Amino acid sequence: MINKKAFITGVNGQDGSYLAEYLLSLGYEVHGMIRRHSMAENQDSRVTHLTDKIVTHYGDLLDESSIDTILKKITPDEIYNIGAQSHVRISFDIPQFTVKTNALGVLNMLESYRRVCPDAKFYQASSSEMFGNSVDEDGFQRESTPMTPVSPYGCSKLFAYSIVKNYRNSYKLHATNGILFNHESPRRGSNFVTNKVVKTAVQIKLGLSKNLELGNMDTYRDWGHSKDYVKAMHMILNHEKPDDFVVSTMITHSVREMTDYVFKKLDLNYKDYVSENIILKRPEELKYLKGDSTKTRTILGWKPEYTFESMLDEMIEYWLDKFN
Ligand code: F7E
Repeated sequence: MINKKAFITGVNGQDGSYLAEYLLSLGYEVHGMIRRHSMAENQDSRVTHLTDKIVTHYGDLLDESSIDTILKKITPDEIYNIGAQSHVRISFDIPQFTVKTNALGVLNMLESYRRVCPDAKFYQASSSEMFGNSVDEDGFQRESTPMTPVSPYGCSKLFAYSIVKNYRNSYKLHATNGILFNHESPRRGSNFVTNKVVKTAVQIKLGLSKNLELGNMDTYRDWGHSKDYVKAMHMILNHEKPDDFVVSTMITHSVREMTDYVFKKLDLNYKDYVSENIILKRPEELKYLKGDSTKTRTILGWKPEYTFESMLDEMIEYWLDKFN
């Protein structure tokens, strides 16, 4: 068992909750930062089952003093900065909040980290959204692919990624970036496309809903499972040399293919229920993602256990259970 202390921002999110479970299973003492919401249930809804196992602290990436206080109190060995405004389309509605949280928030974390506990290791949740519409000639994005983001979210994440590298080199910190492609699970917010499709398809199957409106169905994403990806986070942070790693399945599917798979699994034809609504499209769209995670697989020995199909099957089962 590992006798270490980990601190996770965004512990109440999809990834934060799976990461907390994974680190607990390895023997870690796990601390998480949660933000205050007006609904009491919202502060820790994804980690209520861990109430007796983890320690939560109120704080905010935009409140530097709260980060300082928490880091001083815990003196963690490992810091996972996973908290963010993570919805790409919503980042067009609230660009300034997105940039403050995802870019300046990371700088706030780094400043506290460097002053309070510079011997800790730091993981930054970087994103394939940073690539924008850059694709290498062989159809993949990898660590060396130029980054040309096409959303306020992507731009904010590119700043964060860059400042992490800058702090690593300037202050000799063990600060790392995981460049994660899309990753889903039953815990994914249901305003992200996979869980929106699965949840609504199950509702249609059970007569609880009549139709599903989507935005652009002809974009491609490389979708993995969050449970596999949080293990990669731990490996990236614990690699002897602080570095940047792509985490992906190396397989891509369109939103249309994903929708077709989910409806077929429920013996339905998506064409009878799904329509495209321009309101759900983005002002600028990232059209195609397929990540080359060879570096991560070779150097860290990581590989995913879930497939695209087994991940969606698990999500379908979850919603069938929930509504039945
Ligand atoms: O969209 C299209 C949409 O919102 C996927 C975040 O975790 O992964 C995620 O960002 C695709 C896009 O994820 C709807 O236009 C069609 O092309 O599930 P999404 P995302 O934008 O790729 C990256 C790696 C992150 O880092 C982010 O934090 O699906 N799409 N119709 C739709 N998307 C949504 N949300 N809703 C629709 O109705």
